[in-house]
Amino acid sequence: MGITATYLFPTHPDQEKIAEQHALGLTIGSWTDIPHLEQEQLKHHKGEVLSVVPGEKKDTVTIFYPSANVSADLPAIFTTVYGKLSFFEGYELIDLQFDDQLLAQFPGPRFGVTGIREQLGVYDRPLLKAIFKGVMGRDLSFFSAQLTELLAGGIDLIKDDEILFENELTPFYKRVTTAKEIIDQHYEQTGARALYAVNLSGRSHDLHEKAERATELGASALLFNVHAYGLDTLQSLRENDNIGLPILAHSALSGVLAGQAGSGFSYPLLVGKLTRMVGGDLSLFPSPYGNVAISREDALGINAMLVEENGFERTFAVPSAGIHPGMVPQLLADFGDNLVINAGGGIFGHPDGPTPGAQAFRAAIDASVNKISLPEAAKISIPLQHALDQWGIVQAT
Ligand code: 1AE
Repeated sequence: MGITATYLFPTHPDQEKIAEQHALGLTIGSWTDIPHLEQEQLKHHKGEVLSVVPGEKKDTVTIFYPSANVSADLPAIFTTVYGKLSFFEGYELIDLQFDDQLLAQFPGPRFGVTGIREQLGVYDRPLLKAIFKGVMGRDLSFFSAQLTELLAGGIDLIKDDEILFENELTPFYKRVTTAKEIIDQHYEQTGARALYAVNLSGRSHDLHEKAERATELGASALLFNVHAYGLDTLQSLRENDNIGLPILAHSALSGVLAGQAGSGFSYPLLVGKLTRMVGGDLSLFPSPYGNVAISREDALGINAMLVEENGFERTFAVPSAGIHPGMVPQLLADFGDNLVINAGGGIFGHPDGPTPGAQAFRAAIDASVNKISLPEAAKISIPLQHALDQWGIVQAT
């Protein structure tokens, strides 16, 4: 019973020996002989090299760590499998496999794809999410006007910009109550539901109280900069039944943990598998196509981890950054129905304003679902035509 970690190590002719040294050093051993170590201790606690597969630039190494070495939490697991190893250049942690007992200690998403679709009553198309842009330095009347315009354009979800924190003009709780009022009114008028993910921010020790109060005030979702706080903090929020809201995990800062060629975590592990395991209902990460991009292989790898069969609810993929309507068919081809289309500039930068900006996305989504080309769909959607005139159509090369 335990954890199997898969790494890429810099190639070495003596890799088996090196891997063995790390397996010992990361568990019960040290850099030198420890005379008092007993055979029995070694048997129960030593890391075991399972395989070494030589590669051209990197060798793939798998090491098994006994579950007796760790408590059932990611801080203990990370420190064991990658703690000291993280100081060595060129060592990547690309996957972790957990035994069933250990896996059962993690919550997974409270809602996930199924629960969020149920909350919204939308089952047959990718969801559309907007990002508030330009709210910093503006007050609640601006915030309200933006939200009203976006809802009129047909968005399903909206999130704060991840860089909007506690401030006097749009205080956290006021954003929650203001958004609730507008979203409720929209529902009464149109029958369409929407979720607003307010940015849960501030000091770690205040997060639970803040999120619980937001729940009491009628918040519908939380945005959380998970890598600024750590995955374990997200897990604790997910496990708090007094909160019970969908959590949108934003991947800001994960670039230093996963985006460094040749070291760190792999994106699929960090932003995919682990984010889902600790309870992210939606995982937001850069798409391969916009102004902040990760490789297509990484983006598809994240999605694979968000949907693979593992007993947890599926987590929505939210490929983001620089998204515009001309990317919708490609995003749909890449991510299937596990997709939330997420745009800030692609809605607010629309030449006719945010309502047509959102309408252009909805037209692109409907066309893509029905296998109609965007130029064809634009013949009956002026907002889509104007978006295509502005940004064109993007296809993976
Ligand atoms: C990868 C981060 C994307 C994000 O959070 C964000 O705010 C994007 O904004 P736009 O859509 O690029 O304007």
